[in-house]
Amino acid sequence: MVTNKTKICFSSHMIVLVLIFISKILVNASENTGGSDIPVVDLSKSKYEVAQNIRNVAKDFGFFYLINHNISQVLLSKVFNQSMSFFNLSELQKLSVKQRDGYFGYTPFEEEVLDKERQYNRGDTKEGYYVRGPFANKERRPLQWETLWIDEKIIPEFKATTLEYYYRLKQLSLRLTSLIALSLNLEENFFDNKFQNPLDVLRLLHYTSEPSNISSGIFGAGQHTDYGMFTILAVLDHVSGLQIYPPRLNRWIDVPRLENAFIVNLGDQLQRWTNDYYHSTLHRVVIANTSVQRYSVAFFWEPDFECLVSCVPTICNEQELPKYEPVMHGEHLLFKFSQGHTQLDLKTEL
Ligand SMILES: O=C(O)CCC(=O)C(=O)O
Repeated sequence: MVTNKTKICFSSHMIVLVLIFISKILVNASENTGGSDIPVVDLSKSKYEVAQNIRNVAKDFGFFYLINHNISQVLLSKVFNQSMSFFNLSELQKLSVKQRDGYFGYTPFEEEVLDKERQYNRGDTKEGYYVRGPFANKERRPLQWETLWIDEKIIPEFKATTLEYYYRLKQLSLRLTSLIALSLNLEENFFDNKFQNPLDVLRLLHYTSEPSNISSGIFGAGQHTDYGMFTILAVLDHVSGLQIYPPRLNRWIDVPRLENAFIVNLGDQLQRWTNDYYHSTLHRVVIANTSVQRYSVAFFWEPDFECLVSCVPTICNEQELPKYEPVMHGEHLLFKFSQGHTQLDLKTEL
């Protein structure tokens, strides 16, 4: 027989269970999303846990925060200080290292147009500076460009600081690459032979405070996907702007800065390697009305020029056929690069 006492006991038990359930959801939400909609990957966990974590987030989001990455905040603030010193130089000084065919360097305000369809009369309201270290392979190959460095007398330690950061991010990218291989049930070294002379590059970015206007086609950065395997982004301060369009949500969402975390997004070639299983997610920068300007640093992790990208064996088989023809990474990169940077004449690179 069910007495009133048992009923009370049962319902209070239910309430406790519901409360535990809700608190678990809340804890998980803050653990997994860094307080925003974007998931977190924690590099301090075991490599198998990290790999599983990457697998879970790569499909639905293609974007995640990376924490416990071991890149010091001191180095990061030095890089941002150098970046601000550079972008504060006069236009004439910056133009002295302007990027041209065969050399990485400064890209002026509005030089890049990432989304020709929507940005019909204005380029990105940002300026940039591409940096990379010397190539291990000295023979002149396509896109093996040296960097035009600003004189050390103008900004002391600019080259040393940005290169130190560049090399640290290369190491981090190699680690992330083997974790991605594990996440796909591949040998950890599966991608090693595809990154013998990688075309990776670092880019300092500075957005002006001009507010974006979506209907007039004015964007900090027009919508695009990234071209290589993945990108590691650092953002200074809490100047919002980055928005992504995850396949699962079908709407634009903000990616706010998370303290001590990088923002990682997967690129076109990883989507191709995984037959669309992992996602290269559309993103853009929309500058709100703000008195503080946005500075970011993006590290683009790109395979070798000759690397033929085709579906990996743990995904494609007799049941699942490749959706794409194999593509040579350098050709894909040149095509995308020439679309965005129309002032360059990249025909000589082929
Ligand atoms: O600056 C940002 O937040 C994003 C940069 C970006 O999307 C890119 O350079 O591909």
